Amino acid sequence: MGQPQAWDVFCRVIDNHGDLGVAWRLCADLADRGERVRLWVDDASALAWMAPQGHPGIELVAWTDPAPDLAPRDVVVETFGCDPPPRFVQRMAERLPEPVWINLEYLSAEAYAERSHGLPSPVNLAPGRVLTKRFFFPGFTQATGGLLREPGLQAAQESFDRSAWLRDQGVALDSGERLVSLFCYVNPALGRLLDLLAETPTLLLATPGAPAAQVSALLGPTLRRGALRAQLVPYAPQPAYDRLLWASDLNVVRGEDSFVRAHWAGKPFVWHIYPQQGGAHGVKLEAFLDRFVAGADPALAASLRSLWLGWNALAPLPSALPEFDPWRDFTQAWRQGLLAQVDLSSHLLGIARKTR
Ligand code: TRH
Repeated sequence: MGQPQAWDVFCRVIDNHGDLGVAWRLCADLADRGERVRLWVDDASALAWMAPQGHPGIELVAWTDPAPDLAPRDVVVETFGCDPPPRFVQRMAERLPEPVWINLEYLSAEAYAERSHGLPSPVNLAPGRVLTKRFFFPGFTQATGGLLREPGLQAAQESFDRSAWLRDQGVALDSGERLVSLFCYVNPALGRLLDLLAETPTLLLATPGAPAAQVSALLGPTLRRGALRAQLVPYAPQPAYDRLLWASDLNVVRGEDSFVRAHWAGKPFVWHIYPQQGGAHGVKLEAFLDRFVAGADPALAASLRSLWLGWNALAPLPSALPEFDPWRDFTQAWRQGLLAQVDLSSHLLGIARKTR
């Protein structure tokens, strides 16, 4: 452990909740480890539900235009190439020692993440004045920057009381019912997925926005189909959303942060990848699937691949879900493999300390 450092983390909310979700998760993890963190964000409104209590170790800065003229600290992290304000970058160049500057990139299992993780990129400010920005790629292998995983995660999971927690949330599960959480974008395959879920007693918890709107439209006011019933749940703070994933038997997640949290929940999960122009998301999804199912039994691998591709409109949705028990065992084994790797904040702290 080195001396705590002071961090400036920059976040620009482009759409959805992942930009802020990842930035807040990172800041909270660093602050829990004793680092001093300042989070610059241009739209903090989602923190009202994502982190209503705030965090004593995180100072929020409203990233307005013009931006507040604050002195840079030891480490500057820009999330997803969001470009800190020019005046701030100027002040970074004037600071001695100059801050460590890191660009935290999007998560991908594609090969470029390993190739590019840690690479420096010179930023020319004026003749003879160059700052170095370092690319930081999260990922699923030791050669990347890893995944966000707070040190207390496993202890919290071990002491988690599922029944008590569900009761506190107003979720009454009938005996033998399977619990499924749903967080997705608009998805034309949802009706078909509900059909598959309706074959077995299931309680579906639909999160707000696109999931709740589609479930309501598809199931009507009864929120029922076959053996399936649905309940609309409100946005929860991040720690409560995590517990929803721990409590569920199957998690449908999306984007980046909820996707990572589904890995840690260790329950079967299906990913609705963020759709990109030109089909780039298909390549990204295949890259993850190649890594993910590599260690699975061939029948399970084929069934997972076809469900995930079908859910993402890259193939027809299959006529059956993967068998549940092997799916759960496989997901837990995958989680164990990831737990053995160094987490993202530890990597980041290592780079920040080594570079200074
Ligand atoms: O909202 P998203 O779709 O975000 C996306 C992705 O990050 C995508 O890669 C990016 O390009 C785009 O944003 C701009 O999904 P994601 O990443 O899971 O973020 C949702 C956040 O909201 C996550 O931190 C979990 C949190 N959350 C809660 O805290 N409570 C809740 O009840 C729910 C449903 C989510």
